[in-house]
Amino acid sequence: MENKEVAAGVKQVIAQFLIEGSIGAIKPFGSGHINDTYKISNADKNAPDYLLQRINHHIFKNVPGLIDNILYVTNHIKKKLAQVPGSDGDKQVLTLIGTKDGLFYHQDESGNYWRMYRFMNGTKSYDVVTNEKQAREGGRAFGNFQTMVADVEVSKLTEIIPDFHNIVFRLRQLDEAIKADAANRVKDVTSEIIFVNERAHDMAEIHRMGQAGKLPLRVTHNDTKFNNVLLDENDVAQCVIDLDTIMPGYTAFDFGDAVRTIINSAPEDEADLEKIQLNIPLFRAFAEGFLSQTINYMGVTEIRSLVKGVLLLPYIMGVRFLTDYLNGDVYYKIKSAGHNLKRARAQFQLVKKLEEHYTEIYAIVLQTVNENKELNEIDIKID
Ligand code: ADP
Ligand code: GN1
Ligand code: MG
Repeated sequence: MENKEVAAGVKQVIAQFLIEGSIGAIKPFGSGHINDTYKISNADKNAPDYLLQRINHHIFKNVPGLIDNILYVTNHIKKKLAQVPGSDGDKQVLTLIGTKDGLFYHQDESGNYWRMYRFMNGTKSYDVVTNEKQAREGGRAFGNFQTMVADVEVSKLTEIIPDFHNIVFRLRQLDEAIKADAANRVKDVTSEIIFVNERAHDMAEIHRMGQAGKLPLRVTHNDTKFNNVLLDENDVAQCVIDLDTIMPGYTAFDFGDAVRTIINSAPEDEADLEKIQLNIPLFRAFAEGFLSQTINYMGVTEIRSLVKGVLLLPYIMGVRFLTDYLNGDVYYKIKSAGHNLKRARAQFQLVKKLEEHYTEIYAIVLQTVNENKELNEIDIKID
């Protein structure tokens, strides 16, 4: 590691965990916007590598609750997999490493919280999807994950960030940021604010349907960007990761957030808006993978809501990035000045593209459902 002081601090933290072998190289890892991740290679070739994460406790205010959620869900899936011949709970599910204090997280002297996972060697995560196989595998993985946790009682989990995907709440946060104008940036974003306001009512439809009891509240992952699934060397999905936001939600959230990162041929923060184009074959492959795992327990209303989720999730991310830009970049890590505005603009451009192709996307979902009649007998037509 470049910074010796940081490396020494990290080594002290590692020493609190019950690891096998001995510490080798320590390298910053991944491209997440919230936590800090390090890969810990094992100097002992016969012992596992590890992944150490500093959990952002300004954002995740209840770290013990967050760790309990992860333990509950990973144990639940591991128990189920133990009954499935040919499956491997250590490879297909994250494994938290315990500490010498008998916990699954460690709080250091400065108040930072850390956790450690077994590192899954031979896996990759992608920020941008490059082929249909990857997209289908991503769909299968997130769909299967949701199926695996479908019987977890919602009340067993702590709602780790309340109102996380509640657009009404997120729009209120944006309004507050506009009023406060803490960084004197409102003047730069007039057209973005108009864009948000024009769509605010329509985008709250999932929220209204949920409030009216028309959508089943399920246990959802809530951060299904494509880089949160690990694929093996053959691009076969191995494990769904980044379980910090597991909590009650609607299936449309997970479907929409994954599509946001799969259908877009450009990165999440693409500055050249011309490059933000839809890759429809990747969407179709993802939808097929996802629905192959989930279709047998979804009803017509929930299936239709998936397509609304495809518009909602890039919109909500755009709103959140814009809010953070106005607040002076206090939530997401940024790599350069104006990064959050760049992200927001890219997400809004994606919303525009999705609006233009809405009927096509809708038709693909319905066609996929109709092709799976043996799994679910519903007959579904465009409304
Ligand atoms: P963040 O919340 O910052 O996105 P993640 O938990 O998604 O953090 O981890 C960041 C990256 O680290 C992932 O995108 C993935 O590439 C890698 N990663 C995470 N967990 C593991 C693991 N157990 N084994 C191997 N790689 C992992
Ligand atoms: C954050 O940590 P990371 O990068 O996986 C965010 C998600 C956003 C995502 C946008 C707790 O996820 O909600 O979708 O950035 N996580 C949190 O890339 O806010
Ligand atoms: Mg992640």
